[in-house]
Amino acid sequence: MNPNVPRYVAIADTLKEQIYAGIYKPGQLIPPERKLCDQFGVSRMTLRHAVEQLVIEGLLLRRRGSGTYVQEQKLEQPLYGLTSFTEDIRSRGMTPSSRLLQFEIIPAHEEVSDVLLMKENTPVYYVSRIRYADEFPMAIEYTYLPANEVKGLTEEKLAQHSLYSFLQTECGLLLAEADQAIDAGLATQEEAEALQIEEGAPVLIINRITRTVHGDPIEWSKSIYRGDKYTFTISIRQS
Ligand code: 16G
Repeated sequence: MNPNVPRYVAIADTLKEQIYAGIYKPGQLIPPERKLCDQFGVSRMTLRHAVEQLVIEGLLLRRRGSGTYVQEQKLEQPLYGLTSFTEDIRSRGMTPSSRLLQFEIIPAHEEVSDVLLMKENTPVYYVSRIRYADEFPMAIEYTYLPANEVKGLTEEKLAQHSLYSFLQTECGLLLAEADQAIDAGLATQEEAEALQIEEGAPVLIINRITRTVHGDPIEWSKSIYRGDKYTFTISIRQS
């Protein structure tokens, strides 16, 4: 053991290695304080200091009256790059799937027609889906698409395919850019049920307006992500 490293730091490092090695798994309780004190041969104060360090780093989570747990790991979602849910989940080695909640063609109301730059009452698809990664609910999405451009979209096609691959391969629409806004929110009852979280649990809401290479808006979507599952990341540079 390196004598220059404080004891609590060395213990925190050992616990961290054990978490990364899967000895303690996400969502699992770590052994009680007394047991860990005996194992490391340290006082309660030193052990608490080490645990506190890992709580601050987001690796452990203290639940009052119940113990200290290994924090569930979040998915890091870069905010650059116009990618689809399907691509995002596949790139992490997981299997994406969806459950269609609603699929309708409706006349665009004022807000939708403003965003999609169309006349009010022009037909739009309205689709809502629960999105899963390895059958675990990650997000719920509400999407409007101009029906005159997005031809031939059906419930069956959406259930089996990525929306973006349908737009590109079957409609020949080349997606080029999107504007996004991120808001913090609390899960409504519907969202909580779909995402299997408590009503009022924190969620991250992304509004996206997607445009084709010709600059035409082709999608307006609202994605509600589980706050306990996602971290949005972006690299920035000094300008
Ligand atoms: C992403 C998009 C969403 C799009 C969906 C298509 C964000 C914030 N939203 O979730 O706008 O509709 O992908 O996914 O990234 P799909 O091609 O897998 O159906």
